[in-house]
Amino acid sequence: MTTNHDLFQRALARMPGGVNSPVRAFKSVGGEPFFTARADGAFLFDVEGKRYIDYVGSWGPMIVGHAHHLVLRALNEVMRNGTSFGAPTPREIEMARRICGALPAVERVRLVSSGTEATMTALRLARAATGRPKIVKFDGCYHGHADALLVRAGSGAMTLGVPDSPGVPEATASQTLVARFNDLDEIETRFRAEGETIAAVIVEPVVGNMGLVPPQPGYLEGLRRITAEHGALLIFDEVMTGFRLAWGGVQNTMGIRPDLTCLGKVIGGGMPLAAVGGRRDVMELLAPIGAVYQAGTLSGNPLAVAAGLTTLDLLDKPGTYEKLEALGARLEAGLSAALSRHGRRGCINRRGSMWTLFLGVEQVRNADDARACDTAAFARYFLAMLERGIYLPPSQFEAAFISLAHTEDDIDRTIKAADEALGE
Ligand code: KE4
Repeated sequence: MTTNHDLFQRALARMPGGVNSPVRAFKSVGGEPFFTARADGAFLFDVEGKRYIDYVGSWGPMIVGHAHHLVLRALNEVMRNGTSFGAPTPREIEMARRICGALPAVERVRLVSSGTEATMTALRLARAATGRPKIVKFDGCYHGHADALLVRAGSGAMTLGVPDSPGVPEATASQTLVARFNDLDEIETRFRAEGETIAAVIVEPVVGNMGLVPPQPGYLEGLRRITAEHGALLIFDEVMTGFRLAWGGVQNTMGIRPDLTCLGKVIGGGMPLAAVGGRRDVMELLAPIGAVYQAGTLSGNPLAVAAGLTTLDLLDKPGTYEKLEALGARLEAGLSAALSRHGRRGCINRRGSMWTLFLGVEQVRNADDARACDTAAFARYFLAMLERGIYLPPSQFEAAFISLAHTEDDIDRTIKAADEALGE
């Protein structure tokens, strides 16, 4: 039998770190990643036949569960007509219509293939629209791996201790100002000092990439007010939260209209699809109408759009977000009880189906709090959960995801495993 270990050795021989994205390596938790053979609903199966309840969900997209029969059927049907044309297709209009219909702040949208492209394009548009060079991002937020955004970055960059990546020119990094999430006074001061040079503030409205960290009441409203006062754009990076925490995104539940919005993950239903959208006047700066250049050979790929549209159809039904909330609440209650039963210091941050169990701290409101966590304890907890067939993101600084395919029974088995793992 091919083992996970054999495959990892072979992968290491040809691929840096044996993986195609650093977050997949188990570098901060120890051990070796397993190799996935297939997935179904809430489960992953590795090449050795072991089954895991999956809380990674391909890092967010798999909100309706893996290999959903309707998504597979749509892919099958569309595939028969070809896989890529580099010419417009009718379904792209339908995707644009769905996105604009769901998000009042999005008047025009461009489809791209990754979240990285969406945020990179949003920055270029913001700079072009304002004629200003600087952007503000938050310590611990991750917006993909474009140069300007790999400054105090969360997710894998935070996990591996490389928040400021080598290879990013100083001239680029110096145009990125870093602020502390959930601290409105700091932003106010920053804008008072150099507001006329700031093109945009980019933020994950509910942060997933330092672990799950929600905004304090009034914080996002404050960002909206301050950016508007100073003529800077507000960019919501809803790559993770879009159609995940609510139909549309966090901006809908908060009633906030950012100037630009980035989407990804769920809108592609597990295929490479992302989007940048927003105010018509800003979006129409894009070529071919305007002079801001952005392009993509596979942008709006027919298979990706078909998987995404089917996923959105499955979400656009009464009760879906309520079901995700109920499963999330059940898990949160069980994990909290397990923490207290074993007298473990820790806290659970959760919004709907996104959550993180932080160990060693009482609360996490920003990246400094997250960095104060006991990452060694997290590693032990992660490995103990994996042994019990529960697959969590292999880092303290990531959000875990529940899907519509998870059942109360899966949640209860997860709580039982956590109770054992935290008691070890
Ligand atoms: P991609 O380029 O990976 O499609 O999206 C970048 C991105 C942008 N914005 C937010 C808020 C994101 O969460 C992401 C990607 N998230 C990571 C996990 N935290 C994806 C997993 C990976 O890097 O392999």
